Amino acid sequence: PLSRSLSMTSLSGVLPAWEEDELPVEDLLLFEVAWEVTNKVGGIYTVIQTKAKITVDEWGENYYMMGPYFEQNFKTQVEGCEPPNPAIRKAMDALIHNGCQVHFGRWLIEGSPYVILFDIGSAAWNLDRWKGDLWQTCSIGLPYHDREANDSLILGSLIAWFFKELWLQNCEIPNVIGHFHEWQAGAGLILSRSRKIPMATVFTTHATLLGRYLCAGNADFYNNLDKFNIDKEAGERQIYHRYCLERAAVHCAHVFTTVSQITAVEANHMLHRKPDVVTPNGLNVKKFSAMHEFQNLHSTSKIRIQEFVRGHFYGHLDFNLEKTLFFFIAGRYEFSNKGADIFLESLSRLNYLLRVRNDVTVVVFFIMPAKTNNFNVESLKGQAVRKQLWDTAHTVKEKFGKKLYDALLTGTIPDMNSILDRDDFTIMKRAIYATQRHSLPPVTTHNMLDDSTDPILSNVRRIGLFNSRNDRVKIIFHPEFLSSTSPLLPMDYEDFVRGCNLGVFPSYYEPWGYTPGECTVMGIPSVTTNLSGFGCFMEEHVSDPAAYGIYIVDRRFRSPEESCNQLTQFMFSFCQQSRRQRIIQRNRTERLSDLLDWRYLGRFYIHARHLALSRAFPEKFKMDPMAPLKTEGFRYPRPYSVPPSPSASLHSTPHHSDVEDDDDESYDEDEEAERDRLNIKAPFALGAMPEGKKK
Ligand code: G6P
Ligand code: 1S3
Repeated sequence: PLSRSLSMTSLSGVLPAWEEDELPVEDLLLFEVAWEVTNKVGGIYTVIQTKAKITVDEWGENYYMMGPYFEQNFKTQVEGCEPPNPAIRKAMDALIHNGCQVHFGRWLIEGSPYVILFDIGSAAWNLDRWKGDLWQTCSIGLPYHDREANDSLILGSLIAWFFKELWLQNCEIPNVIGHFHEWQAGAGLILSRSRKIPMATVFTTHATLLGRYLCAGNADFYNNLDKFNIDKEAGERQIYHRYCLERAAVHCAHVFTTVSQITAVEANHMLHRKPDVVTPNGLNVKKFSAMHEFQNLHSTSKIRIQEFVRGHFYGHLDFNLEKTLFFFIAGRYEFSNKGADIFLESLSRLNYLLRVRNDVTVVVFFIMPAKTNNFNVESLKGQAVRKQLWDTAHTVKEKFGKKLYDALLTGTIPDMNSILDRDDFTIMKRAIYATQRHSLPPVTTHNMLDDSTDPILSNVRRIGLFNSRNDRVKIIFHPEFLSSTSPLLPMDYEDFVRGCNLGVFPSYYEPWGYTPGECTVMGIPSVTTNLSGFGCFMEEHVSDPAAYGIYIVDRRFRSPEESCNQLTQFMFSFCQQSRRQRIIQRNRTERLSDLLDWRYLGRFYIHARHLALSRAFPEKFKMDPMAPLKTEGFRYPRPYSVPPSPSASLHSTPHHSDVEDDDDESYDEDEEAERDRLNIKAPFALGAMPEGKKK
């Protein structure tokens, strides 16, 4: 049998091992269907792409992904090849002989999974007939103008047709599992089930259609979950037909899953089915062989961000970069859903607190794409001025070095007062004069098309955070995703995240939210909320998330004003940490990576598939339907040796120092990690207070 070992290991020794009856994967075929297979639109792409490796490890040649064919995506991401399984070839040929294009290949990502991609355009001539079939089957009518819904029906019809052909050729074995993601893949599931094709089906929703629409419309969503008239709400938003596809898929599936507990609650109300399994989103975590490698990477990336900041704030660099922290928010530009509203409000409060009580400066980056017409002149000039200063310093240094060298060769120490001549002083003065500016460093890096109505800029104007000298919180809005080829900030997203100190994602609507998870695996602390799937997951599985650098803002049970104060407090206490405390905290954050690794989280997918098989083929696959997942109830232990809050940790380490430059990160982190792993309390002499006495 193919190996299942990866998914069953206990990664760090802290996480629970897990055993489930092995599936005879050699007698099964697994198909995973999503609109985002080889087609990057949003977060589902990340799920599918990062999960591929562990699924291929488990299923080998018996795993196939399915999605829409787009020529450009195929050319750039897929290596075309022949299907290894003759039954698949025959099923594809049946469609091809009827005039529909189907492509096969290996997706060039880690794990190189097989993909079967269906050309929507080549089959579009069947649309009217397939709309009729859908209406006959389940009375769902699709309007002609909704291209996305029509395309999803074409994809679904092709996929159901493919499954039927596959079944006709292999009446006996193997058994098939179809795992469908999100409403765009739903039609394939509905049609396969209505045609009574013998297969086990799983449907995963990554957000509900209505949830997303209602939250974006500023509804008090979570307090009114049971009060919405969902049919009416869907109708008013002209998404009733999509909503019907989504709901039908949910109810047709043998097993229904969502990506988080919070979305499970939402789905129960919006779609009227309680998910059978929560399948949290993982990442393909890469471990460095040297434990502190990620700390070094933080340092190198931070230096690059500092360089950018030197240019951006030229002429106003009256803050100490050694005492400057970099915060950021990033993602799709959904102002209130992503929590940019309460973030800005909290920043204005943080600015006040830092002005009266601290000497730290915080530079905050907003990385959210908006409509622009390129970089603005002031931002580009900043980088040019910085470069010129660098070149000047370099030229003078070269001359100085040569004179010093010549003098030493003749056995003399040169006169330091005359080693630089008048010309040297002139070019240095000219360079300094060029750094004078009469305007404040810009808030945006680009020319915004909707400058006057843009929500971030409007709120920056309201709270008055204009990067003036007195402000301890500076704002840089970069309304474009980052790229290593940018002339302004030439870094890709991963390097940028590594160089920051804190990611802030105070979302209101976030079924999972990959951004804080990505921070975590890079060892960067982050702020999340108890309305995001990630935040709920951490709350459930980590005893003291803040100690590990995961700050969870309560947006569910508190008023916006209270949430705002809590976020301000989190950021303010973060600013009060010494460098050493930040280093220790980053080590702890990084230790949570195992929890987010697909090698651990993949087990929930395995469980869902197993459950689906037991429901579709109860004679052949047995499973106790009431058996809980063996990982339920597990919590990552609290780190014992160093209390998380800066005030409490003042006397918590043997050679603690508040000196900002204290870089001695070798101290006792390894020991601390080992103690945490073994869940041993540190000896009292090491500074850890007994439970209950900690602040
Ligand atoms: C890493 C590096 C240290 C550096 C530190 C900066 O830990 O290994 O050499 O001093 O990052 O940390 P900070 O929290 O100030 O960005
Ligand atoms: C959805 O994508 P989104 O950013 O539109 O699915 C993602 C993957 O499950 C999830 O992380 C995100 O919260 C959802 O919103």
